[in-house]
Amino acid sequence: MLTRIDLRDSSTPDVIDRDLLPRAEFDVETALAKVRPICDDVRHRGTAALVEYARRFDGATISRTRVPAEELTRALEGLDPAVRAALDESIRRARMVHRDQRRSDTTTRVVPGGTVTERWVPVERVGLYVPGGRAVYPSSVVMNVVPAQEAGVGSLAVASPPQREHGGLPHPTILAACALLGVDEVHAAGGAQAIAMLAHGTDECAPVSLVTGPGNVYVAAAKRLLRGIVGIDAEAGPTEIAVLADDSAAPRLVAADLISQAEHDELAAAVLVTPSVALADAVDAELRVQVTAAKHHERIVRALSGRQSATVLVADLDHGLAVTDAYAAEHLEIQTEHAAEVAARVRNAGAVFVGPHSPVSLGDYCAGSNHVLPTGGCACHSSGLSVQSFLRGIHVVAYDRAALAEVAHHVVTLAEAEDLPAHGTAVTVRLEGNGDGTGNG
Ligand code: HSO
Ligand code: ZN
Repeated sequence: MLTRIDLRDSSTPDVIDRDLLPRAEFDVETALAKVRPICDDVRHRGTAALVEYARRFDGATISRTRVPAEELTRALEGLDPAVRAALDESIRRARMVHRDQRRSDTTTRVVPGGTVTERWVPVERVGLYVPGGRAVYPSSVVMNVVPAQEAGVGSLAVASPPQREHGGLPHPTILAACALLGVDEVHAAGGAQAIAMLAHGTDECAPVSLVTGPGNVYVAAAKRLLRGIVGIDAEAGPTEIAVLADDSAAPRLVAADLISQAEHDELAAAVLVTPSVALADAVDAELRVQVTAAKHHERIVRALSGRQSATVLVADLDHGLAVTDAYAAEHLEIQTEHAAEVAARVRNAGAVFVGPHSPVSLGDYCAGSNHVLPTGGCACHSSGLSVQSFLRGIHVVAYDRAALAEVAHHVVTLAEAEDLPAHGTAVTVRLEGNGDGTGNG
């Protein structure tokens, strides 16, 4: 079922050629040309443009984007009690973890009379994009809203596509999740036009400073286009799972986990990295059995047989770690002997899942960890969503005259070395005379 890539005889096991590893194509560049006029139109015509795109792209009739408060209440009342209980638990655990991520200000006394404080200040207003369409994920509302709230963000707007079958409102489960989380500003807006609404603002939606949340290739393209006007989290691509496993792994579990993420999307990537041919064979056999029984088997078969998925055979676990580091998966499971020790050596991954009882789908919903994670190899430079994503660290510099005087000659020297003498003067002028800048004294 999975293509095999055999790297066992690699002459340079520490240097992994990334081109040998499987990866989905996610062509944001091509989508840019399509989303540019849409974003411009929203900037100029505001809500009128969003109403038109709702009809054109979502087949939905709306007269405004802002969802009335009573619709949020109604959606929560209509929510299946079991789903509500599960979301409550998901929120409770995510809050525990994200609350612990809060940062306190640090003050460094550089010299007597000279301090630098790093003050952590939340972004004032944030826009969270929640996809509609096939992927209706209330869990993603939790994963975006909880860290923003725990960071202390004061104003939150959620945007999610209008649904024709729900009278032009976003999906009721999305509305219910917003209501559960205490989010009262929700807009029926999807795709690139929603990102433009959040970035530029309209008469109904004040502009935000930061946009987070996953989306399709058009959403990613709009984020790329508008970054600069707004901050963005990341351009989330198709989901990925890599499993590093040895002979101690249970093929049934490995197969179940690969399938669990393949279920998202035909572009989803499922990658098994193992030194054991016996395990690779057993996982293949399990996949064949389990995929047939899976509800979304067509989508799963496409994902598993696509060029983004594979089994990579490696010489040993050290080699396996070099491969998983080079791949930098969104999700990495360690199903080996001494899994915790192996996991501690991972350098690049969005999130790591350790041992046989920590599947990715636990993290998707109820581990307490965040499921908005870097994809497409971005885990080698970026982290998943966290409280930190919604904070800015502001340096507050406070020196008194003596502390300034002590270091003045170094500032002057560096200013002159850079041919910026006025920089030096701004220091020396304070030290002349009585120090009040008047030159008297
Ligand atoms: N695995 C997805 C998140 C998700 N799974 C939402 C289920 N619902 C990307 O991390
Ligand atoms: Zn998932």
